Amino acid sequence: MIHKISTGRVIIRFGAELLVEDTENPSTPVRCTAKRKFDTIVCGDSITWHHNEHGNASVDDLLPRKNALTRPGYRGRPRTIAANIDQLVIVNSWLPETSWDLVDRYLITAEQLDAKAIVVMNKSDLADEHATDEDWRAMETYREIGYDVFEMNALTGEGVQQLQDLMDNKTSIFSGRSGVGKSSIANIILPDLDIAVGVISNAGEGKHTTTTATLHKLSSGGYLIDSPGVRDYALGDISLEDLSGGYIEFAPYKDGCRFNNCTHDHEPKCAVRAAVENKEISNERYQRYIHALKALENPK
Ligand SMILES: Nc1nc2c(ncn2[C@@H]2O[C@H](COP(=O)(O)OP(=O)(O)OP(=O)(O)O)[C@@H](O)[C@H]2O)c(=O)[nH]1
Ligand SMILES: [Mg+2]
Ligand SMILES: [Zn+2]
Repeated sequence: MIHKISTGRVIIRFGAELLVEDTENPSTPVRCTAKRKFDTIVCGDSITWHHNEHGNASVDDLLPRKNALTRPGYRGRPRTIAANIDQLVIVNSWLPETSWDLVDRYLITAEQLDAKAIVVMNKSDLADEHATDEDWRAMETYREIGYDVFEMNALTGEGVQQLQDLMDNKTSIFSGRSGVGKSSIANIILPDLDIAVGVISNAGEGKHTTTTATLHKLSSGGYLIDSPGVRDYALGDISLEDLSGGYIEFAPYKDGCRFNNCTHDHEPKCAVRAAVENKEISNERYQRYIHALKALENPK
């Protein structure tokens, strides 16, 4: 018997079971089983699949990926979260408070993935109580570098239209700490769904409500991937080039450094450091870069 081979995109994975959006009939997801050799398939992957004699469906192949987002998992081994990402929406909030180191690490990852990055500050209602001058400066700096940066509020819908306009026809993954409001924002964009939303503790920590990355189709075209919140997001094994490549405002100066392998730290005649001294590059961003560089050079 010859099977009809279909294509599809992975919505969510539970063990050996995948929920797949069928390309020809996207409104009816198909449950597919995957053999052990397809353990690497994740949310967002494109696959081929077929119906077998028993009416069940199984995966035939994983199609080539544009990229994949990984996180250091158990024992530091990288765990793939989602694939074929066009855009990282880095969701932050005033409470839980924002780690700008974490935002920088996501921006470095976006460059590595060749994905666009958007920096969102959710819970604008909490700004008066919790925002610091350093926070506002950090946001202004990202804007000056060229990123889209804006405030949102999942309770009032502020900023949602702006985000939606940037998401048309792209696959965007919501990333950030637990409790910042990723699923709350997803629920406004996808009102027909009812994605579980958590609470935050008195200390402002999220409770890791979302546990598995899930792909959602947008009516305007494009996809939204809601993903579990991170406690921290480590970079894993990256090269010095990838690290400094993630600080996109260094790029126009690099050619002016005396050494072409300049780390922009201690080397003489470093054009990046000169730009920091002239206030053309933000010193706070530069200090975060140096901090990350030291961590890369002297792993624990
Ligand atoms: N004050 C305020 N609270 C918000 C806002 N957006 C979300 N929240 C609340 O923040 C809490 C956490 O929201 P979630 O959407 O579950 O956060 P998450 O980022 O999906 O968290 P994880 O799934 O654990 O990663 C909930 O109690 C939301 O009601 C906002 O704009 N303002
Ligand atoms: Mg969530
Ligand atoms: Zn340099």
